[in-house]
Amino acid sequence: MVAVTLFLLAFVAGLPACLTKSWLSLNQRSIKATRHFLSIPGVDGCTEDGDVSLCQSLPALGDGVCSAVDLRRILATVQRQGWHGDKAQLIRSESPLGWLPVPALQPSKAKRGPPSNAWQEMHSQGVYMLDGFLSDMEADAIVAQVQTREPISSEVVQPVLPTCGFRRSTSWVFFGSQRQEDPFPHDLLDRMEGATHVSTKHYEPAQVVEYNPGDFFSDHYDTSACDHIGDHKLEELNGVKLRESLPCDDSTRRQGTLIVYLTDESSGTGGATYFPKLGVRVQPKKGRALFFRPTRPDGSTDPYMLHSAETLVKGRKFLLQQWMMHGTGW
Ligand SMILES: O=C(O)CCC(=O)C(=O)O
Repeated sequence: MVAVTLFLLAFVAGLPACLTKSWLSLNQRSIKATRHFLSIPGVDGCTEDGDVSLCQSLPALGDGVCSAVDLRRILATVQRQGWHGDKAQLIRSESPLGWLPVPALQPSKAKRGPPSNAWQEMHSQGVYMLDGFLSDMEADAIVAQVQTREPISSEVVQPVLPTCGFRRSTSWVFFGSQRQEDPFPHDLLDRMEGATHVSTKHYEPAQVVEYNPGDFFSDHYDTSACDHIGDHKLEELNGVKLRESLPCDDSTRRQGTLIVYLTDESSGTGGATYFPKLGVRVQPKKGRALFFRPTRPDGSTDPYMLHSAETLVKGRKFLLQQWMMHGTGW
């Protein structure tokens, strides 16, 4: 009898650990199946595993992951009546563990500099801006036409990150030669290659991203295609994508991020791209390009490139984004 009782106690005590272990080791498809065991009381759309919460379609914050304790604190502020602050800034200050483990800030080694003299240096650590990459007419055409299509992606951050990363926005993804067809200028890829000096063979699919008031994207590095497009993302995109999976190795780490703003935001209405470690804030301006290198030539994360999309206060913000991997193969 005593032996049976001890066995039962041991079994029950071991159960949460089993669930946790399998949750962590399973792929995204299986996570869906286990989610309901672990929901966070009082927080709709979130599930909890130990200290990590995965949230999908949380009204205040969108999709993301967080420490459960930090998440509750952040939600308490965001949901407070009359609070209209910047969610990216709040998440930054309320998640003390920061975002991802990255190498400590180093005294700057030799930087690679802007791709050409056409770029304005926003910071010597490697943030560059170029106005007029697209004309107003070209930017307007993209915004007008993209809205007639169904968005095919609203990104979900990988649930393996232990600290807070949230995003609320809408995306459309454009593969291969789609970027040379309506609504894009037919020479878009040539222009991107000419401006950044990164060959198109390294390019991931491009995205158009829309932010409405309240939308934002908290601090992140753009380090790897796998940060943004996990396995389940690829499953979702299977209908329009030729390959089944991406190796999450050095080849998919990103050597470049090119953002082209498609709308204007006058200061004071939020929606800027902000680099918190550099104190650099780039305001969206129609046709303006922003370029930086999320990782160094050896593929290691450049910690200075941490950036966020500050909460949009009013109006609408659209941008076109082209990520560039170290490897090839999309
Ligand atoms: O919207 C922005 O200003 C930045 C977007 C961004 O960082 C991203 O989509 O990775």
